[in-house]
Amino acid sequence: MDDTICAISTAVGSGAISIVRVSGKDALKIVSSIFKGKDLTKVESHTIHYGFICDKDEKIDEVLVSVMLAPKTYTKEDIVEINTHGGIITTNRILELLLESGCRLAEAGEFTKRAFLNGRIDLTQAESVNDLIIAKSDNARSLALNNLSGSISESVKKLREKIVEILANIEVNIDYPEYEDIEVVTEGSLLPKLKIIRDEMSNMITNSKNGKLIKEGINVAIVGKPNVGKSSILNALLEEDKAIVTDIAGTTRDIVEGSITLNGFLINFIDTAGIRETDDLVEKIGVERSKKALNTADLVIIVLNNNETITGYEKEIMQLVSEDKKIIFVNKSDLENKITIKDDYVLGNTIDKNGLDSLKKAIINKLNLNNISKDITYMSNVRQIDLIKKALNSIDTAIKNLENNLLVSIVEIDIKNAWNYLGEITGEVYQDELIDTLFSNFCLGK
Ligand SMILES: Nc1nc2c(ncn2[C@@H]2O[C@H](COP(=O)(O)OP(=O)(O)OP(=O)(O)O)[C@@H](O)[C@H]2O)c(=O)[nH]1
Ligand SMILES: [Mg+2]
Repeated sequence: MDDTICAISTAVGSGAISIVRVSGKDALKIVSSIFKGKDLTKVESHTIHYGFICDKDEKIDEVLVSVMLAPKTYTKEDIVEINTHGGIITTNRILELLLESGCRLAEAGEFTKRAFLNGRIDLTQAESVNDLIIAKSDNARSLALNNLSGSISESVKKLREKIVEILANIEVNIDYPEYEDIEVVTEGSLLPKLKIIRDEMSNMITNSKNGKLIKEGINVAIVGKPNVGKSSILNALLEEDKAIVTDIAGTTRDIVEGSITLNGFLINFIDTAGIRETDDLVEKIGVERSKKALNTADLVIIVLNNNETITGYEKEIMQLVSEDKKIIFVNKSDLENKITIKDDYVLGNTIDKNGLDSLKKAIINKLNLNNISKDITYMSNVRQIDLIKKALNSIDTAIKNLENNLLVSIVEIDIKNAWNYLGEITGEVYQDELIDTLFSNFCLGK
């Protein structure tokens, strides 16, 4: 934390501008030593300066330098950002110069790690910085930005405050049982309070399912027997010839994937090998993968052929998937109708693309995508969700113990555990090891 660190903060490659960022107590002194323009140690905070970066007498680049003095900066330390002409050679040369002049190369995510360790942001906010960078859809971006402003921290902090109040009450009762004017903690007074906390946590976990859909996108597997037109449907949805289509049954041997956005959600389609009994080893593996995709997908499109009667095997596939995860698409509507089917289905074909819009609508409706409110705070981070589940477990245990008339001092242990788990979400309670792994997933320069 004492070192002054530097890194290239923009993507490495050709571009109009690259930014090399320096943060730490010697940032101004070090950049000044390679900058010809003015003495940066004497300028005001949040100002931009024109000049040249020089290696002794050699000019390396004409630059603009932004100076931001602590504490109102990304890391809460002095920060200097050098705007160079974009390009690998120039940018690397400036980075090397900084390293020779006393900076240390920043580790991945180290600027954000400092922002956390210096108390400018908490862990959920730091995690959403990364989510913002890797967002694959507009909704994922919006969710990350919301979390960056602290919406999760706020919910978690409120829960912690409620728990602390309960803990304080219990402590007072245990420590000063003789006082008559303090509220006596009993099962009757504790239970309702704990149940409110439990319900709030449980809601957060339920909502996090939507958070996951928003952040990671929705996996939709396209399954069915060979030759019904699964790959043709994938290609039509992606508007791209991604998967091979032939009239030979068993064309697709491996998973083929592609994504589109629907209502701001990333939808990842997974075309699979036609499911049938086969002796062909490669196809067999493909069929196994299809079955796996069928089980792990958020939604399954089961494709049937309008021109054929339904087989027992197809009925089996349909029974494998629960109603809330299944859409039946009857393809080849351009051919003579020979299928009879009792379940709800969408009819269409990939020749004149009839029914594909209805299929997209069915996806939106099945997953209730139109009803996912933008105003709710969704946890989408696996680490955070895992911790809130642990906290919920502890509160559940506390409630059970209380109902079984166990001593309040025993109940207190689980309540304290819940309080600690919640603290780990925001980083009020943390271990160095966790922090190191967490930030190592960030990009360099962030
Ligand atoms: N008439 C008609 N033919 C179609 C339609 N969709 C696909 N086909 C044809 O059906 C055949 C099989 O299409 P694919 O998309 O390869 O079928 P698949 O389900 O991926 O087959 P496998 O990969 O073998 O499991 C091809 O000859 C397609 O041109 C359709 O809507 N109408
Ligand atoms: Mg195929």
